[in-house]
Order: sequence, then structure tokens, then C-alpha cells
Amino acid sequence: MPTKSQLLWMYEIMEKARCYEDTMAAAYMEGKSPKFDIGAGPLPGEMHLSAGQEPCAAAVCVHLRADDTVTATHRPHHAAIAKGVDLKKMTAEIFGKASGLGGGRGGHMHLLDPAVNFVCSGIIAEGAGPAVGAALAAKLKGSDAVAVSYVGDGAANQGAFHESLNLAALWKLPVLFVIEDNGWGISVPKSASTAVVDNSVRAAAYGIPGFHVADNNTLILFDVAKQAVSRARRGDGPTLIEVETYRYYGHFQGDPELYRPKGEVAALKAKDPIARFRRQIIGEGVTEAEANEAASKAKREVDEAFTFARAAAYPAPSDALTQVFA
Ligand SMILES: Cc1ncc(C[n+]2csc(CCOP(=O)(O)OP(=O)(O)O)c2C)c(N)n1
Repeated sequence: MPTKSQLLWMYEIMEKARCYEDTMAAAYMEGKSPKFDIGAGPLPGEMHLSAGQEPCAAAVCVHLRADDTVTATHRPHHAAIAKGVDLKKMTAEIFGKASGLGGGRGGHMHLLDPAVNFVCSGIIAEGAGPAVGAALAAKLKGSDAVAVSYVGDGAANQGAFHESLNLAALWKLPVLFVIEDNGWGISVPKSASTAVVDNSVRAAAYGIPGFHVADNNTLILFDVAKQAVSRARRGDGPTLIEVETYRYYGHFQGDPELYRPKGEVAALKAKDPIARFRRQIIGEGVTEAEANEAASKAKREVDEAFTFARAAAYPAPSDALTQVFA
């Protein structure tokens, strides 16, 4: 069972991630209605939100330190928040501002925060190799730091993911491969893309432990990730974890979601993982007042980050060709 401070930390992170995504969803639509125009408004371009997937971030990153590495996906905000990425600089980056993590050049799928060893990519499964590299670097330096590679269930079929699992297992590297199984790869259901129902069985092909966490369960994932991180820090090698999670928004904002069965999102929201976790922690000695304070603090930080990002300056046009291959 997590300590009380771990319970409160996970709750605050999940509230922050949810509030962040809901705030981002509203900001993204500014200038894009009544006729959806992906290039309009303060947030032009694609936007992939992770509301519903918060347990995957909080219940894994609660076990991490700043010197551990996380490589996340094109749906990265919850993981970035849980890894402790600077929220103001992250939001400024997403708004394309000069004070963003990457000077406004990367956008929401290319967040890099070296201060906490966090990176993500728009190329699916791209982060698996770099996570193995970070783990190898830690091992060669004699550190017990670990790396977490997040991928979606669609990305788990990529060759690079399996090459990374193989090498990490062969060299006993400290990596957690965490599959966020939200059931969809854009409009393709997992059943139409993946030869096995449960990806954790694929761990056997690499001789490593595999765990399946059903129904977005924060407390079970906490235990599984704790074991996997201890195993990695001990030098016993990688672990594969698949988490059944929920995607409340479309694949991207503006997705008409014609492929989605009617009622799916409502059914998922009826078992919302944050509401469920709040009930569980209040049963475990966290007071209502403490939970409310954590949620208010989360909202305050999100509001401050958006205010900072909106007020920040765009890069100067004369900088357009700096730091790029031209
Ligand atoms: C190598 C590569 N191929 C295709 C794409 C286009 N693409 C973007 S997201 C996506 C589906 C990803 O599904 P999944 O890994 O399950 O993640 P989810 O979007 O469900 O979080 C695809 C095919 C890509 N970004 N990179």
C-alpha cells in the first residue's frame, strides 16, 4: 500500500493532468469554430490529449527520481506532469512561445526537459530505443537510475519496440516498458491490429516479467511498477507492463470519432479513475480537506501555467533559422 504522501501525490498529479487536458481542449478550440480549421487559433496543429490515462503516469512516476528517464508518446502531457516537467515552460512550448522548453519550435509532441530527463516524440515507439540507451548509460556509469518507455497499444506492434525489448532483456538493462492500452490506434481497435489480446504475454518472448493491469487501476499499477522499478534498480533487468486505460477525447482534437461505438465514453467516464482513486484514498486516511487542497493546488498550477504561456512572447522571426538544419 502506498504511504499517505504517495497517495496524495498521485491524486494531485492526476487532478493536475486532467485539469491540464480539459483546459487545453478549450484553449485549442479558440478560433477553430464554427468551422474546424486546424491551422487557426493560438494552438495550431494537431493536439492529442490523455484525459482518462492519468493512472499510467501517476502510478509509475511516483516511484521515479529526477535522474530517472521517461520517454513518452505523442499523447504526453500526463506523463510530463508526473515526471515533474516545468509546467510553465511546457505550456509555453505548446503555445509556440520563445520561453517554451524548446523555444517554441517543438510543440506538444516534442517536449524535452533535460532537468528531469523527460522527452517525447510524435513518431510512435520512437522513445523505446532512447529509453534503452538511457538505461545503458546509467548502467555503464554505475548508477541505479532507471528508464521508462511509454508506448500506446498501437505502437507496441512497431519493430523498434520489440528490438528495444530484446536488447534491454539481453543486457539486463533497467527499463520499464509501459504500454498504455486505450483500446484504439487512431480509429483502429486493438483487436484489429494486435495478434494477442494481452500484450504482457509478449514478455515471455524476451524472458522477462510481464504484467497486465486491468481497468485503469491506480493502486494495482502502483504495486506492479514498484516491483518493476526495484527489479530494475537491483540490476535484474527490464519489465513489460500493459495497462488497460481510457481515452476520453478523440485521437486528436477535432476527430469526428465516427468509428467509436455510441456510449463508449460515457461508460468509461462512469468508472473514472480519478473519482475512484479519490474514494479509495479517503478510505485510507486522507481527509476530504486534504484531497480538496490537492485538487485546488493542481488547478492553481494549471491556471498559472496557461496565464504564463498566453502572456509569453513568440520567437522573433529573425530566429526562425537558428538551431535548425537549413
Ligand atoms: C512511425 C509512425 N507511424 C505512424 C504514425 C501515425 N500515427 C500517429 S498516432 C498513431 C496511432 C497510435 O496509436 P497508439 O500507439 O495506440 O497510441 P494512442 O494514440 O492510442 O495513444 C499513428 C499510427 C506515427 N506517428 N509514427
